[in-house]
Amino acid sequence: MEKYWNAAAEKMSRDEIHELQSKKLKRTLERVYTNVPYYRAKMQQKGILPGDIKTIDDLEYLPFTTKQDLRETYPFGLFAVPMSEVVRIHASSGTTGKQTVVGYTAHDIEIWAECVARALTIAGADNTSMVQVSYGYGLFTGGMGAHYGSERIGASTVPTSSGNTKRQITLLKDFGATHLCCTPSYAIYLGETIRDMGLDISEFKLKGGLFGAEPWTEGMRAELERLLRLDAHDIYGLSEIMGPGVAVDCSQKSGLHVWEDHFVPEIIDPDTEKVLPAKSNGELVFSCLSKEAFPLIRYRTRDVSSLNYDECECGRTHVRMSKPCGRTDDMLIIRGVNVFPSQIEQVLMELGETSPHYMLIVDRDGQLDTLEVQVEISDSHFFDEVRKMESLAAKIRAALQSMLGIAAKVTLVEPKSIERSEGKAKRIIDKRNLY
Ligand code: DLL
Repeated sequence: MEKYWNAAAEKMSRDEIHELQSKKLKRTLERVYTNVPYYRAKMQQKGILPGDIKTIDDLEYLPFTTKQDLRETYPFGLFAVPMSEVVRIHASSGTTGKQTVVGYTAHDIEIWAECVARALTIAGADNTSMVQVSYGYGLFTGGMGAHYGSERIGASTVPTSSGNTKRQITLLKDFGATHLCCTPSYAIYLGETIRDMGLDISEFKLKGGLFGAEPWTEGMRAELERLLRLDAHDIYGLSEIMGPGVAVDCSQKSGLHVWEDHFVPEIIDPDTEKVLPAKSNGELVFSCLSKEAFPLIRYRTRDVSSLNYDECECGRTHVRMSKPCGRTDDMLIIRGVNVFPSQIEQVLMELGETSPHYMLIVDRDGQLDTLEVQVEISDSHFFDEVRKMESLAAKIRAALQSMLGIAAKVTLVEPKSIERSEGKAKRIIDKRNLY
């Protein structure tokens, strides 16, 4: 039987969602127009007043917000409440430029906890569960976001934060945590370390977990579920919009429900900025409906996904976004072919003869881009026979060529030679200095 944290909200009809979103969008627009000079100026430039927006269908007339807007208003220029109402600040480092700073009122934190509570309930947690939160605590939203959701459902919450892997494992085992929250790459690393420590996973009490903060494939999910013997759910979010819990996949595991009573997703063509029809792949854009301190309107996430409004077997009515396959700014263009690291991961996981640890090294030889895929062979396939190694490398090369249409150099490396991450995995080294 499907369990819901808030059935009334999670199963409201599409008409109810439409009405609620329209009402909340108008309220949010009034708020930002009155309180945020930057937004007022942007709307005036487009000749739009908050009153011009009658329903959620008018969303497309509003201007987009981008990372650049956040940089220009650094640190607090887009806050829509006085600092006296802000109870929390988070920031995300990003790879380039200034930190992105986000703020929350007490009510914003309540909504955040509610969204994560819905996700944890999907993962099978309740007030009898113990949740170990191994996302980093601090300016990163992962740790505290999961933490407040876990306390909201009344679970016993263990805030280990990330790092110190052996201690994490000792605590997981000794306390008997039933649920784990961390990045999927760190979950795999935990699983491998449990095995290397000579511990038997059947002595652990893990049942479910919420994994996200980075793209991961279905193959990776299968590996993680096998290593940790739990039911793994995908949780999506970004600091600018809230943090973890904007969307989560349900028992069907065929897309992540976006909590549409609080956020409106759209998919646009990143070049023309036009809204695309359901099920088309494009850039995900979010507008906040409930946020008080930092309500972004039409924020361009750079994440690539699609939206599916078909009914879901789980009974939830909220739209499903497809598993994000990557970011437009992580997309590699190799000799004119667009490639996401997750596509390479999919090829590797489907072959099933390597570990899920890989690194992509992109370089340039004269005018020609080169791609090297370094991948660890798994412990069970560890062989020193050169011939076998060569034939496996050739198999991977052929699969990459036929599935993605790119020629790559494949280098098999020893188990454990690719650096492990305790948070988001780093999978690309781009030596081309294109930027
Ligand atoms: O990563 C929030 C989060 C924490 C989500 C814990 C889930 C779990 P940021 O550091 O701002 O926030 O990074 C946001 O990470 O735009 C995506 O590119 C990526 N991302 C997050 N979740 C997923 C996911 C947090 N489930 C950026 N699948 C986003 C794929 C994800 N990518």
